[in-house]
This record gives sequence, structure tokens and C-alpha cells, in this order.
Amino acid sequence: MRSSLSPLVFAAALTCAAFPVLAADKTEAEMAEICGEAEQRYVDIYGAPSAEFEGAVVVTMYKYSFCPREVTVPVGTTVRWVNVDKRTSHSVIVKGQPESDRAFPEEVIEFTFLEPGDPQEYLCGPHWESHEMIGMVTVTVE
Ligand SMILES: [Cu+2]
Repeated sequence: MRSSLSPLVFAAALTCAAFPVLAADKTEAEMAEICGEAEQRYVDIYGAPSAEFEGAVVVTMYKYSFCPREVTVPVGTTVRWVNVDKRTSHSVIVKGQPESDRAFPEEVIEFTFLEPGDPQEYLCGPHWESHEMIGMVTVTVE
């Protein structure tokens, strides 16, 4: 099973003016705590900070959150989403793209952004609606 969300529902969500507000149910303090834990998990698993990964920008997936919640990257950059949860699987849905496969704990999803553009939200298929697991990426011209 690829997704709990039908393509039709998702298409509607992407075009609807009421596309969910970015993680409005998590405060800055909550996000800071979650993302701090996520980074610690990353270091425990991989033995180095996520910022030191070469060849991609790392975003962790942890406790129904993308960390950091927003990234800005030059066009051509690969974003590497790393699941540092202990049990939960996540996916990534970039607008205009099919949903990724599920990433189980310690698995990764990668996507290379080839078009610059305005800030765009991306979603975790199973959790964007229930937990507002939504991230934001801005792709700059260079
Ligand atoms: Cu998720």
C-alpha cells in the first residue's frame, strides 16, 4: 500500500485555498524541542551531525515533524529526508510529484529540486492531515 490518501483527495488538497497552514498546531518551543531530540537521534545513529552530511541537505523526520521545518536550497540541491523515529514510517509528497515510498526508521527519502520557485509546502502522506506533518522548501536560482 503506497498511501492512505487517494490521489483525488490529495490533488484537491494541493489546489485548495485552504491548504493547511504550516504546522500551526506546534509552537516554536515544541518544534525546537522535537528538532533538538531529532538531531540527537541522528547523531546517535550516524555518528555525526546532520549538517556534516555531504552531497545533500538533511531534513530529519521525527515525532510527526520535519526538522528543520523550513529549508532554503539552491536549485539542483538534493534534500535527504532521514527518518530518525523509532517506529513510525513517513513519506514525502512534493507538489506535482508522486508520493515517495515510505521511509521506515533509519531509512531515507531523497528528492532533487530542479526548478527554482516560491516557498512551497511538502507533506508527509500519512501524517500531514492528522498531525500537520508539513514542511516548507524554497528553491533559489543559485
Ligand atoms: Cu509522517
